[in-house]
Amino acid sequence: MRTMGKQDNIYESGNLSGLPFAFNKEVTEVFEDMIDRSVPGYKTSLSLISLFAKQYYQEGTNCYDLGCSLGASSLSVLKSIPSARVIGIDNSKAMIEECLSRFETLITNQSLSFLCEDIMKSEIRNASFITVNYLVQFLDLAQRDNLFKKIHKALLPGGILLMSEKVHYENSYESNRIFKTHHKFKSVNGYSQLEISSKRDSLEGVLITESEDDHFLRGRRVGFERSAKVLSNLNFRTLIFFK
Ligand code: GEK
Repeated sequence: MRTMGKQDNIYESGNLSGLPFAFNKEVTEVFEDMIDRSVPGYKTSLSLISLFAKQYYQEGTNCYDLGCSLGASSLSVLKSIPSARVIGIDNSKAMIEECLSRFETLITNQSLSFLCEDIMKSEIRNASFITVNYLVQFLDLAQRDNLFKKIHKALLPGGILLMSEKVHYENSYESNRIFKTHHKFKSVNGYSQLEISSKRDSLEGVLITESEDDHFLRGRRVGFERSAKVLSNLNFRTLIFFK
């Protein structure tokens, strides 16, 4: 399998275009470096996907990777269950084109597929394992309950939703403190202050966080009987919802 592995220097000279952040070709080319240097615990979240898929995937059912980007979560499922039927969905044409090209062999030999669709319009069904790794934060707040309802409906009894997200705290002092630490994390990973502030500005209104409780409450509202936190790394969480 081919990977691009180009270093992210998109905001090296600031946000020159002044445009909001988008998952276009430029971002696709540096995506792995960007997410790894920006999201604390990203690699651990992928390991958890392998682990929980192994435990909860039911043979003959579907596994969905919603907001799949370059398919890292899909690949994590296949690492632990090579026979799983995995469907990755993303509405970025550049991301899906790259998935189709780099996973060509796996797509031909196994039941792996990628769809370029807005997840709010996708049909999802007969699922025992659904992973939503850092996607919900990019949806309009008004759409999020509908996505959760759709996921709950698509899951079979015994199935799970594993979701990772950036979160804020209800207390704004605590939120600012943790955001500052997150910026330090990025700085230690080689991003300059200009890169950090330009990226933050470009994400304004594009990435909208909620609190951990907001996510748990939504889960309950749509009918998930049990849920739990399985990973907490600075202001990032991985939560599991059981049907
Ligand atoms: C990973 N899960 O590597 N429909 C479909 N896709 C969408 C939508 C939508 N409405 N909105 C945003 N996306 C991946 C990382 S990245 C997270 C996921 C990040 C897609 C968007 O195109 C992008 O590829 C992905 O959600 C979010 O485990 O960059 O922080």
